[in-house]
Amino acid sequence: MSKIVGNNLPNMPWQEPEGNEKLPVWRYEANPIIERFATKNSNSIFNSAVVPFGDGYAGVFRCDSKSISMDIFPGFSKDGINWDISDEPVKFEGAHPEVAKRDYRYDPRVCFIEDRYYVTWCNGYHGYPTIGVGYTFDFKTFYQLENAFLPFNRNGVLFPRKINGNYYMLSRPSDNGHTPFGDIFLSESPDLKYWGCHRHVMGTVKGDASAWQSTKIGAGSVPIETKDGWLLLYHGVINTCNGFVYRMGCALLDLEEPWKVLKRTRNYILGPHELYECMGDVPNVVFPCAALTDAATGRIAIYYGCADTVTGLAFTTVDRLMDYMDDAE
Ligand code: BMA
Repeated sequence: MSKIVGNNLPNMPWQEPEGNEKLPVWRYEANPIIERFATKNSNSIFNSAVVPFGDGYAGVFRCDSKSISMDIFPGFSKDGINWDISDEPVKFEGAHPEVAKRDYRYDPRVCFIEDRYYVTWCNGYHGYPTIGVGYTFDFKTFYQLENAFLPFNRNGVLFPRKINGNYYMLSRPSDNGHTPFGDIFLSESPDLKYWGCHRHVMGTVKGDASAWQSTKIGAGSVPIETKDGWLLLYHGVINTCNGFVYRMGCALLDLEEPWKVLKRTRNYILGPHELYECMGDVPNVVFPCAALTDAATGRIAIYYGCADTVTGLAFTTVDRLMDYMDDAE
């Protein structure tokens, strides 16, 4: 067994790395797995989240329409690679009418806790971004809860189990525009409605020690439980004369007190190098939002948005990421 604490997923998407170079993360050979026009009215499908479901997979996808309205859409797959994404967005039931009004929705994450799949997303509220929260049992009927925080906030990512009796969520307080700052914070809640005990987890890295993450960072996939800590994939941003560049890194958080960072990558683990990552509606973006794991082998399959246009798949193992955090010069 690997260091991953969790279920086995022997049939999850997987491909061995090519060549001898010990890359921390390698891409699926047939990337991108979801192209921009995969639904009836989509302009782009990216920054999306998937989980094991039944004998296959389900997910919630960010599809921007051809009018460039941002919304989230359910989808299903037998193999985690070929996806059937609904032409109709998620319609939530149950929320207070004030919260239920749709403004915009983007960058979903999906997290299975106990008996249901929770969805968090960037939820427009009176024109301002905050963290929307909902859940589903079947990816057909969705229920919405209260927004977790006041605006402005993005990149809300739940932990897959309660810690000391409480739910935990990472988030990234921000502003209304193309935020030029941002650290990752942690909040806890007894009921997914009232959030408190806010803690700073990690910040940007100033100077040139790790400049790819010098402008802002944000949590990516649901943290992966390992024997040594919570393994978090995150995005880091640098501002250049050609705008923001988004890359991927990882960190290890303490199991009991997850605001304590045990390790963190100095070198990025994936950057926008392939054409579909460098060219698109927003060039030079890789943006992780989900990971599948297999505890038996330690395999990790990462789903990430590419250039705000299409969805890519990449692979690694828990040991490679642990080694890479130790070794990076
Ligand atoms: C962020 C979010 C992401 C997007 C990224 C790059 O602020 O809007 O959805 O992928 O910018 O444009």
